[in-house]
Amino acid sequence: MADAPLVAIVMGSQSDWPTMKCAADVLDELGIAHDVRIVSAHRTPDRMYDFAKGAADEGFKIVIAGAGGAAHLPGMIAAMTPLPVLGVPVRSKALSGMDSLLSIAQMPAGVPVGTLAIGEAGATNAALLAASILGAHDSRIMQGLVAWRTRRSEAVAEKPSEG
Ligand code: RP5
Repeated sequence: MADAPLVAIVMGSQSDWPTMKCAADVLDELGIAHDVRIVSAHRTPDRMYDFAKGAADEGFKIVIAGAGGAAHLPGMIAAMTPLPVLGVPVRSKALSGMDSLLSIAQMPAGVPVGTLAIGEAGATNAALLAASILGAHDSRIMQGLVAWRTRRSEAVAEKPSEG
């Protein structure tokens, strides 16, 4: 039987998937079971409510939520679940993601969202941060994360190559 997903990756739109796939790819590399869903704060608010209210009971330990523009999804989910919520600001067409970043980062005191960088780097780091959080209580995950980081370090050349 497949492992129950520990991480939920949710996003506001299909158009967020190329960014959020970076998080899914890292979790795949680390062998951390996850589920991926489109949940829009504005277009499917009932779906967002049901997801956020039920996420802990579904067995998720962490939520990674990505959205762009008026990016209310991570904050609204954080308002309705005690699980850690990591927010990924997706790069928007109009403002290159500055709107997404500020929408996600500027939460009122009492409702935290761990906000990552704009775009693919943020999605990648959200997955790594999720692994760090889970790894604090799971030595298999922590060992996998340490190995991942070691491979990254070893891939960095000491000198730049031509071209
Ligand atoms: C947000 O609006 C989504 O998270 C997405 O980043 C942005 C644009 O969505 P689409 O118009 O591409 O569906 O809700």
